[in-house]
Amino acid sequence: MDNNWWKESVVYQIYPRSFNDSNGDGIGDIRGIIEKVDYLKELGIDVVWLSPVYQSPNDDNGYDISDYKAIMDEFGTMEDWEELLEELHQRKMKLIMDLVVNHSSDEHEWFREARKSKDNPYRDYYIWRPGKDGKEPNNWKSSFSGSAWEFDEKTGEYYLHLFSKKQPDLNWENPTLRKEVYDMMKWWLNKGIDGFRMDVINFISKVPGLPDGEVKQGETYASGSKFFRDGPRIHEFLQEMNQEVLDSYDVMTVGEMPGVGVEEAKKYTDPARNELNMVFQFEHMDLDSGPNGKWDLKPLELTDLKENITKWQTGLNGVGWNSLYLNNHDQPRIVSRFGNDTEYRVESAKMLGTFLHMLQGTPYIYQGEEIGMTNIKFDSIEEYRDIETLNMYKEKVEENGEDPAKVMESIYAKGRDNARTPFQWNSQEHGGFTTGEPWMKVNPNYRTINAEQAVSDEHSIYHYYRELIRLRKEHPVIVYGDYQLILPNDDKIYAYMRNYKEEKLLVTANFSEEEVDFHLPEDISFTANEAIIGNYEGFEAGSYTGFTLKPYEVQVYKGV
Ligand code: TEU
Ligand code: CA
Repeated sequence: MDNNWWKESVVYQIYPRSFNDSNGDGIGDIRGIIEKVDYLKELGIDVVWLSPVYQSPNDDNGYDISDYKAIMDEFGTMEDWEELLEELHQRKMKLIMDLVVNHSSDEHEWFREARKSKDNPYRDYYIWRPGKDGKEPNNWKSSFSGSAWEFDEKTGEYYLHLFSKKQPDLNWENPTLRKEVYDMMKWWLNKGIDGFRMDVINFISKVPGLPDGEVKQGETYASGSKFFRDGPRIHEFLQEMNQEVLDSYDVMTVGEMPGVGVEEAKKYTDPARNELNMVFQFEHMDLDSGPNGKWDLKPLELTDLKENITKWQTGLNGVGWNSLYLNNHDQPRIVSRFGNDTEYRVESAKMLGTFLHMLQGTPYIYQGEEIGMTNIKFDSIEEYRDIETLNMYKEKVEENGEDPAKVMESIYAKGRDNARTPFQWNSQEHGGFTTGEPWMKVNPNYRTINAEQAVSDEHSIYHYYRELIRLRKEHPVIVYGDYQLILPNDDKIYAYMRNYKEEKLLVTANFSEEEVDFHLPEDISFTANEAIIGNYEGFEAGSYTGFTLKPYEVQVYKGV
């Protein structure tokens, strides 16, 4: 087996709670996914990344695991999961699972034991510290608002939780804990899975002493990220994970790494270092955030996107490998964010998909992206479900007295629930997601935006994505070509070349709703002899030195 299969694959992420409900309880489940494996095959994807389906109290919708070797009751049984794996493998699709081992749930057996006493054998599976001057051990904030420490009455100490208080951080300094993780990974790999997506895996090594961060003006807590991001032993731990587990399997690994930079990513993805195949970086997803983080809205500057993507494309070229994504369960829908989800929804969704899929790296499609699902605006905060959003609203509005309308604007733009409204299968009630009451409201535009409509319409985003996926199989330049940005300063057109052996690709994408003229720079020699793909009808190859791009138009040519 060529162990670079993951370079030539397209991955589809399923957020099971919102994908398809088979038993009418309003919650997506594994049997609901089994019902849709032919839909996935038809789309042409090679790998499914399944967000967590393990036993969980769902404080963070499964990213708080209480039993790593059991399936969440609401999602079904282990037999259902084994049937899903079989159905995917039968169709030559692979399955990678979500590995969430920076933290567990506070309802995990390990934590229930650990909090019983200071000398409990499981105590050091977690990170406990006494308070300091009657306060938390340090001033770090949680990603989900408030302190990153929770006081535990029984033993009079605090435990660390970089996320919710029901997600205590695991102590990776403890070799016994690491062995527990490795044994669990082997258990899943021996069931036949094809790899892992690793949740905030660059957070698992913390700087000894857990030093205080710098508290910003007007804030109570500090970001501790420089003391837990890409920490002192992270590469050692990942190399140990390979030696102890991954080296024995032909698998794919992708590490989710908030805050990782390209220099560090070179180390994580350099095959010679035997750590990970690729990482999810976040820099392009922070370009529309102001200095105070994601809720501090700032318009995207296309030149910032060009600069960032170019840094990653050229930085990892020939060294490591890029993941390519614009959507996932934590990000707002890209057609609403960087595109235009009203007048030019179809054109801009196709343009954004083409921009991404013609880059060097492994593309990830998030459920609903292929049919152009959009962001949501619920009338009241009560209709939102995401702990990150709810805790932020409580802190900003109820504790700090900020304007609720302004906070809601931030939630409309950046809330994670934008990506978590139930998948829209058809125009029936609840978009065909459930016959019951959905756990979260379905976007009311399901009547016109749904898979059934998309599959029946040859000009849909869905059929366009099928073509994008097919093209990757047909043209090695798309997978292996290097990347060269052109027109770096143009603030409407994103144009780049790909070069591989004698073949060249020219990608020209208009990120604006104006009509713009593209001119091939004099120093670029290119003759288009094949029109590869475009999102408006009637463009064809020619020895162009320039052409006009309609609003959100993308054109891709192959040539020499
Ligand atoms: O996300 C890590 C993470 O940092 C995200 O919380 C992201 O920064 C934020 O959502 C941006 O809005 C992973 C999972 O993908 C996420 O769903 C979990 O909530 C988190 O880890 C904790 O497991
Ligand atoms: Ca269900």
